[in-house]
Amino acid sequence: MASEIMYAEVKFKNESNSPGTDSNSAAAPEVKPTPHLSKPAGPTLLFTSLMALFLLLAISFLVAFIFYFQKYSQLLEENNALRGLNYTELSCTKDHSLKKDKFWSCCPKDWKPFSSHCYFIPTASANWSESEEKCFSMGAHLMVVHSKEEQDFITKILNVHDAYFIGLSDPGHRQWRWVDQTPYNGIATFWHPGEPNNDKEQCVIVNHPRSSWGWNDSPCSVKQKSVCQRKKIYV
Ligand code: 2F8
Ligand code: CA
Repeated sequence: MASEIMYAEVKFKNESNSPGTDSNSAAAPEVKPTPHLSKPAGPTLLFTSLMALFLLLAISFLVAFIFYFQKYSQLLEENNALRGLNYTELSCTKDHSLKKDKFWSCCPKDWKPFSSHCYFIPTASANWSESEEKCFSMGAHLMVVHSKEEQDFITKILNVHDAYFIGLSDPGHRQWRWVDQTPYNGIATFWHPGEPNNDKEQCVIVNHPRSSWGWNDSPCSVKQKSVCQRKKIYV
């Protein structure tokens, strides 16, 4: 049995009503654009907020790290300045060039001041390592020569008949190293002509063999005099 089909009148209302078109004519139904299903804002917002929070935290940590690192470095510097500061007496001069709350630059009694450093010549002779240890025990190190003026200053108070270890040595392959990690500058050096001349002589002395003071590579094990140097103390 054929099923009975009922038709009802169906009208499609053209909402655009564009001119020239009969709104009553049976036009094809306009397909309404399917609205894009936008992702729910919740997770994105949460992610962005978390990222912002993370960034803020990272910046805070960085700032705190820099702040405490500076404080730590300052403390370390002060500790180094105070290391071996069991001197009974300081000799100070008023220094107008100083900033902040420091007014005096000092050297321990019996040390010689020059520029920003103090110098001391121990009485006893010793090999290079012992000489460095002796300086270290006084909060100093073997002398690092920074300039001709500095070298001239110190040699004026040395004995021309002695040789003095300075803080320059070669751990091997002629790689000259200063004890305080100052870069070895091939230009500001004061080798005697013909020196350094022996890769088995790995420590440096300053001496006056003929007419002038200069450097010579010399065995580290030989006992020599030495020059200790430390930074001035500012109070
Ligand atoms: O003539 C320079 C030469 O003099 C001595 O050797 C003979 C030095 N030796 C020591 O200091 C032990 C050499 O280092 C120096 O090069
Ligand atoms: Ca030599």
